[in-house]
Amino acid sequence: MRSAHRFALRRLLPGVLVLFAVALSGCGTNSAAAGKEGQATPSQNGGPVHAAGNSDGMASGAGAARMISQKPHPMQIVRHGSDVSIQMYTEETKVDVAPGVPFHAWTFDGVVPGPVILLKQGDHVALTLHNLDPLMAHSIDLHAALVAPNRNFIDVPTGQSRTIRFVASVPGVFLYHCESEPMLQHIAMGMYGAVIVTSKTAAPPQAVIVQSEIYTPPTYANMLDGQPSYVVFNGEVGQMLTHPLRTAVGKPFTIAFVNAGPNESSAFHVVGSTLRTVDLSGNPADALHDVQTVDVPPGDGILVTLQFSQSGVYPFVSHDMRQFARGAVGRIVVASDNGK
Ligand SMILES: [Cu+2]
Repeated sequence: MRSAHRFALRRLLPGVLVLFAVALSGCGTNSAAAGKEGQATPSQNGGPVHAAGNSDGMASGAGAARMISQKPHPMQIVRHGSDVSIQMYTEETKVDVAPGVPFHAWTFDGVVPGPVILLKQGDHVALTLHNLDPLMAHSIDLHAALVAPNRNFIDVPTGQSRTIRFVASVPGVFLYHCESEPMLQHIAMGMYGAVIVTSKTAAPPQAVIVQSEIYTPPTYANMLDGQPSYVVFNGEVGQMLTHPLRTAVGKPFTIAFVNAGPNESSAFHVVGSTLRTVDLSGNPADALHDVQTVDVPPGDGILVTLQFSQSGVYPFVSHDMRQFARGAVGRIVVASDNGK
């Protein structure tokens, strides 16, 4: 098991070091980024921020004895006024967690992180979870749902469906995750995402970043006592370097940031900028101003507003240097106000 871990890191490290160098020098991969939409902008369909990888191997470990890879089923959202109906699916799907490193994930809708759920304050939500995983029960705990956990965040047996109803009463940037035991394992295997509740007058954030840890081999012992092999933004090492966020000088740029953990706090920082405002838990009633680095514990989120005065490339990181070294870095490309 240990040898598999070392093998994965040996394969990864040269590429990661190059990506870090590119992020900090601010040159090199703009052309690569141009071919694919880099903005992790949520849509009303809650489009996933990272598609499942097409891989032919596995990360080994807990999932190795039962390798199934189910076809991703996209989340569906239907809105009638403030009544919102959501269909989500739990399944097991192979994804990439770093270039050339496949991972047998337990997922919402076949992607890691799961799709962004975008709501308005006051929405009446009916979320039906369909458990397509033939091997185990799953569930969903939405931090935006103020309901009794023992009546709502409960296991959905394999092949069955269950509906949770709640009112999105508090604006914020929230985590959702599988609540089935062992919860540590269900989260570490990939079962998390962002649910964003905007006040009636606010626009949705322009980008969504979910931080999480990947443990390889994905054994329970590693998740409980080990160090993560990777710490990733939106599910894969390096993908927010090759597909950067984009904005322009002088324009407010809003990012919803969620730390899924499952274990480590994030130290979110943008190189070359302060965080002009930080809404704790994404709630505008709890705003901080000109913060250099903000602590985001597992299970929490923030809404950050940035504004840049000079065009260029601005890396965003977890300023916990162990996490940075393990992949927690992306970048924002800021164009001049005339588009250059
Ligand atoms: Cu689960």
